[in-house]
Amino acid sequence: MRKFATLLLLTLALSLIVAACNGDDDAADDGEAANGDSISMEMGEFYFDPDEISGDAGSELTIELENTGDQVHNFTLEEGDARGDGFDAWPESQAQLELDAGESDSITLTLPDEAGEYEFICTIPGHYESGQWGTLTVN
Ligand SMILES: [Cu+2]
Repeated sequence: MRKFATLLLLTLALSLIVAACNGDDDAADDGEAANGDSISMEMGEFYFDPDEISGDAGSELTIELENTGDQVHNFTLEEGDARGDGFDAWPESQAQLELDAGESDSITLTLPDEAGEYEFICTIPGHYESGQWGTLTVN
């Protein structure tokens, strides 16, 4: 019984160490970026990963997108609060990158001067409704 308890403790300790190491990813990978940084993002059926990204007001942010799904998807910031979900209105004209299944490319955004929370979506019919959207927080 004692051996079992020791083994259990050891297993717990090991999994904590593994969890701690996973937290050490560089900033860009968890969706936070400073000026000129890039963020890697995957999209598929029907998600963006990460689905929460952030950057500084007025800075440039490059998003390296990979479509790992089986269908065409796009990353879109529509002018205004297109879905009326209470997000702040994207001030520029539409920013969009559409990729076929398996394709990769990047899009560089100039973030608004106003801090706020903006929504990015996939505009292909049914995809937003299936949960393919995320938030861009401008600090
Ligand atoms: Cu889509």
